[in-house]
Amino acid sequence: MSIKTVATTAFDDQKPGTSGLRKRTPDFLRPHYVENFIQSTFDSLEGFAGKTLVVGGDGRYGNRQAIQTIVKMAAANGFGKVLVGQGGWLSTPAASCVIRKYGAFGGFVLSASHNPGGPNADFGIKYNIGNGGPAPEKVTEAIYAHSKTITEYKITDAADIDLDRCGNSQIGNTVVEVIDPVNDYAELMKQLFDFEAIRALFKSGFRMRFDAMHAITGPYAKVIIEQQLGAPVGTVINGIPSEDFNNGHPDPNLTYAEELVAEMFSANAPDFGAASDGDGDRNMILGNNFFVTPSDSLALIAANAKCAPGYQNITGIARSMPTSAASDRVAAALGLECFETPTGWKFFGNLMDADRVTLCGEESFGTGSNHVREKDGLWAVLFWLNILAARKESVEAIVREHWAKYGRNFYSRHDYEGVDSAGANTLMSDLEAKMPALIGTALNGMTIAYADNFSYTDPIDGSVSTKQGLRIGFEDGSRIVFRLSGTGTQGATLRLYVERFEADSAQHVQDTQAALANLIQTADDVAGIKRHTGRTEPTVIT
Ligand code: G16
Repeated sequence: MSIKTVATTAFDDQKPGTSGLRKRTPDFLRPHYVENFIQSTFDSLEGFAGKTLVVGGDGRYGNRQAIQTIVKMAAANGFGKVLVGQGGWLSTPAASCVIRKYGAFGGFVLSASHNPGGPNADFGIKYNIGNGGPAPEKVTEAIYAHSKTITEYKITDAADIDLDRCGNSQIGNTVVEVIDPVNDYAELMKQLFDFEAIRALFKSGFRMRFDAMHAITGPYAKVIIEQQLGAPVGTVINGIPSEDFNNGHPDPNLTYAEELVAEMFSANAPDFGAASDGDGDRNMILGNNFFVTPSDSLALIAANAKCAPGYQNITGIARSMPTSAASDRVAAALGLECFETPTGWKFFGNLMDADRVTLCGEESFGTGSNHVREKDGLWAVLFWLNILAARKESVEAIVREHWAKYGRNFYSRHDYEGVDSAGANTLMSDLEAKMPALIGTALNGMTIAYADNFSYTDPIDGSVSTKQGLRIGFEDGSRIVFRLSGTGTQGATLRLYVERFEADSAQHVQDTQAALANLIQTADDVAGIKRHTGRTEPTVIT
C-alpha cells in the first residue's frame, strides 16, 4: 500500500448548505469531486492524527463508492481508525450515536436526506464533528474556503474494503472496522424508553404501521419495533433500503408518504402511523385519521416527557424560527428555557452541549433530543409509542386535550419547489426592501407588529447568523415567514410558513387551511408569490 498525492483543480460550487453538500448525483460523479470535498474537509480540521473517523450513509446510489474513497483518503491523511456501517449503512442519527459512543473525532454522513436518490437524482456529503452533530458554520465555511483553492489530495492505493462483512481490516497503519449499523443505536433507545410498557401495548392488540419509504430506517425499525418491541411482522412496510428508494421520494409528509397516508386515513386505519425519510432523521406522526404537525409533536413530546424513563428532567426546549410556537407554551408552563434558532439542526448543537436544552424540533419533520446531535426519526416514533403506552389514549385524544390546555397553534407550510431562482430571489429582496415601511400598517385587517430578516446570536459562543428568513408578525401573534430552502438541488424552493394561535377550544375543530386562509392570502398579497414564481399553487402543503 502506498499513499498517492493526486493533483486536482478546485470546483467553485462546494459550499455546504443547510445540511452539508447536496447536489445532483452526476455532479458528485465528476472526476475528483468527492475527493476534493473530503480533502478540503480534512484540510480544515486539526488534531485528527491517529483518531477515529465514522463513515456511513443511507444506502442511496453512490454511497458505496464514496465510502471506499473516504476510507482510502482517511488512511492516507493519518486517521488511526475508520468505523464503517455494514453495507455502507448508517442512518444519520445512528452515525451521530456511533461518533459519540466511540469518542470519534468526527464522521461523514452520505445522504441527500429526503431528496430522491439514483444516478439522476441527488447525493450529499455532510461532515459531523466530535459531538456527533453537523459541523457548525465556522467549519463549513473553512471547508468551502479550502475547496476553492485546493490543488491536491491524498489517497492510498489499497484495494476496496469488504463493506458487507463485519470485522477489522488494515490499510497501512489505519484499522478499518465494519460494524453492525443497528446495534449501538438500538442499545441507546433501550436506555431511553420503557420497552416493557411498549411491548405490553402491542400485546394488547394496538395496531401500528411504520413506513420506512424504502430507506435506511427499515433495518432499524424491523429490529426495534418488530423484534424487540414485539409488533407483528409486517408492521414495518417498505423496509428494505434501495438505492433509489424504489424510485420514490423518501420525504415523510402528507404528499410523499402516500401509501401510509392512504391507510391511516381509511376506515380500518391502525391506531398509530409513522414514517421516516431517506437518512432516518425525519419523522411523520399520524393517528387513526389524524395528522400531528411536527411543531405540535415537539410540544406534545415535551409536555409528556415524563412518560419516558430517559426524560425525567428536561432542561429546556429549542425550535427553529419557522417552527410554530406551540412548544414555547409548554416551556412556559413547565418553567423551562426555550430558544428560537435558525433553520438547521447544527444550531441546536451548542445549546445541547451546554445542557441548556434537552428537546429540539423543527417544522421540517425533525424532532430529537440530546441523546445524539442529529434529529432522530425513529426516536420520535418510539417516544410517541412510549406516550401512547403510558397514557392509553388515542393519538387524536391526546392532541385535542393538549390543544384544550395550551391553545392551538394553527400551522402550515407551503412549498413552491423548483421555481426559477431569479424570480425567487427577487421576491425575497423586494419583500425585504419594503419591510421597514410595513411595520404599523394593516394588511387584510391585521396590523403588522414587526417585519424583519431573522438574525440569531448563539447564546453559547456568541456567533451571529444573519439573513435566516423574512418574518412578518401581526399584533394578534399570527405570523408569516418566507425562506428559500438551503437543501434543494434544482432552481429554488420557496417556503412559506403560516401560523395563527387560537385559544378558544371551540375553534380547534376548524380545518387548518381554512383557519389560515386570511394569512395565506396576505402572504401572496404582500410578497407576490404567484407573480414572482409563476405558480398558482404550492407543490407541497404540510
Ligand atoms: C435539513 C436540516 C434541517 C432543516 C431542513 C430543511 O434537514 O437538517 O435542520 O430544517 O433541512 O431545510 P431547508 O428549509 O433549508 O430546506 P434534512 O432532513 O434534509 O437533513
